[in-house]
Amino acid sequence: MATYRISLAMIARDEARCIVRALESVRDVVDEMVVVDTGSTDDTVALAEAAGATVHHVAWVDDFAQAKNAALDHCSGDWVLVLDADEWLVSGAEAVAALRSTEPGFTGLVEIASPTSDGNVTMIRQARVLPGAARYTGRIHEQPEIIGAERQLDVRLEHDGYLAEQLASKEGRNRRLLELALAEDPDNPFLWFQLARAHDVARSPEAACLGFEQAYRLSGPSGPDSPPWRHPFVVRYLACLVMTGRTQDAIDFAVPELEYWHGSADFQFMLGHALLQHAIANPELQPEVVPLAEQAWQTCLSLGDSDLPGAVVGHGSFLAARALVDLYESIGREADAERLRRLS
Ligand SMILES: [Mn+2]
Repeated sequence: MATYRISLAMIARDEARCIVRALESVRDVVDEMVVVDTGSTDDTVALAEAAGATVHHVAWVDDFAQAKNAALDHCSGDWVLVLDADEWLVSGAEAVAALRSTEPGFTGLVEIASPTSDGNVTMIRQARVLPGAARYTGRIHEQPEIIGAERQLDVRLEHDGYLAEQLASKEGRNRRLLELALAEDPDNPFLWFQLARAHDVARSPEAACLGFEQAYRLSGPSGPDSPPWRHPFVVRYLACLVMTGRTQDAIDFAVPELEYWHGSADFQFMLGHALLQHAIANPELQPEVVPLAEQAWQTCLSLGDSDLPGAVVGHGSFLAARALVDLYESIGREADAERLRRLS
């Protein structure tokens, strides 16, 4: 039986904080580890070499795809596992090892869990197990070429780059790259979405709303052909509208989208907040609107946590229960609050 080789590919710059954690998490699973350094001034290179990686140097030219492709060019594996330095493998070593007896004819999706500073955990799936021939495109938020079918693998990474300390150091760079990309391609809704997300994670919901508005204007309402980023787009746009006090705009945006996203606990969770905040801002509407907020969060509990892109762990479980407990306590429904307390 043929044995296929597995390479790890990583690009890095000034990742001394975390690169050893990343490399050690996969060292025993892959046949080689290739790091392309794009200009570190800290100990990244020495640490990566000491952890067993081969390090190559390329000049940084404001283009993530180009840097990742340089790493792929140096990989000799039939398969390549692509990791960022601020990620690490938490489970699924067996699934990666199984690639040794699998022809490199599909693209493997892995699950990536990202804790955020508000205490939540965001889940996404990304194509990170690639046939060796695959290459990336995109200056920022680079995407690999999909070879063969996409297949979900039982592999899980964790990523700490959405924590506030880490975001602060990368924020300026990412925004600058997005602005460069938008100057070349101003009608690209995905780039506007990414710019909005950069503001959103930096806790600037007003700036985020401006980008989300552009993305919405350029992409129209959700439909069966919507791209995977549509789910985090609708959820975070709704959240940012609520955070900036634009509750009527939030509801106007949500109502037509509800038809498409009623089965998303993340959407229902934010809809509940939009409705409750709207009721608080407009007391005369409370008899009508508060039960709708309650209904949205009850729907979350019956849906359970979703596995849609950008889903937050708890929006279909304990976070919805907590929102309902707070609501029931504030309107004096102590028995209902008590029943849900154990879930929250
Ligand atoms: Mn990261």
